[in-house]
Amino acid sequence: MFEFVRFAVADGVATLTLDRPDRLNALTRAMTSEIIEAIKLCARDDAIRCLIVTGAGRGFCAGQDLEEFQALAGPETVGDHLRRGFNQIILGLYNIEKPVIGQINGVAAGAGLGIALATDLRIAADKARFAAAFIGIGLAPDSGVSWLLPRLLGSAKAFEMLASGGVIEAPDALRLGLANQVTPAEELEPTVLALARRLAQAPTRGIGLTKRTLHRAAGLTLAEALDYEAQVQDIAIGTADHHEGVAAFLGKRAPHFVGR
Ligand code: T3D
Repeated sequence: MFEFVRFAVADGVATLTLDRPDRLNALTRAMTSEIIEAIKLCARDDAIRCLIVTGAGRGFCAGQDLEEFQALAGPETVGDHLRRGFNQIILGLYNIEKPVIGQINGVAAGAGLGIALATDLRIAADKARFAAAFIGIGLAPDSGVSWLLPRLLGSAKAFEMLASGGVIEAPDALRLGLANQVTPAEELEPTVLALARRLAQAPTRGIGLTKRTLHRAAGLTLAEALDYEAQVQDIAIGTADHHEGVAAFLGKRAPHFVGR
């Protein structure tokens, strides 16, 4: 079904693997379209309750494929290229109301950094690296990095990373809050899979509404956020998983959440 990504679903967990390892999974137009399509598939399918995004080989994603970018000619501006492509990936991952884990197996650079930052939890291999990369080719940040990075690092650290083009190694990424967890490379996949399976058994609607509330609260006053929380709780209270959670607690048994 796809040529430049692999997409597999098992036990409620979808794994999207960027698959151009000889180019550190740099993004071509065709690959970008496939990633967008795979994210849409995840959003549509209620049986998918967690998404893992990772890269094949030794890289996570090296951003825009610079060879293809050089060769591209036509009426489309760079802005249009971003709007049609990377922006849809970032919004798709950020807005999908299911947990998304970034399994950061290697370098995440440029738009690849944007993809990593748009996931909800980043579990990184000890050899992973995070690089803004844009300034190295004279560009300003795109792919959501200007918005996502300062929210994680604070504006001074984000500027330092963007303006210097420096690379952040996994241990520093953990210390700075870019990564949630760092594991030895050989333990990355089983660690992420175990976490994803747990998340796929969790109240998916509740997690989706949690994402929605956190995203919305970022632009609100406290009073507005309180009101928005009240609106969202009116939705959460009607879910099957809320009823199951309360019944299981009162019945002193383990809950069985169905994601609705
Ligand atoms: O409209 C638009 O699209 C503009 C928007 C752009 C958004 C962006 O993403 S801008 C940033 C683009 N990305 C970069 O500038 C990163 C370029 N790559 C690197 O700086 C380095 O490759 C890395 C720091 C990511 C990793 O370094 P290293 O030493 O581990 O690997 P390497 O040897 O440099 O790369 C391995 C191969 O992948 C190599 O090919 P080769 O020599 O084995 O045939 C290299 O050319 C290729 N590769 C790496 N990144 C890209 C790439 N090929 C095409 N495009 C790449 N981005």
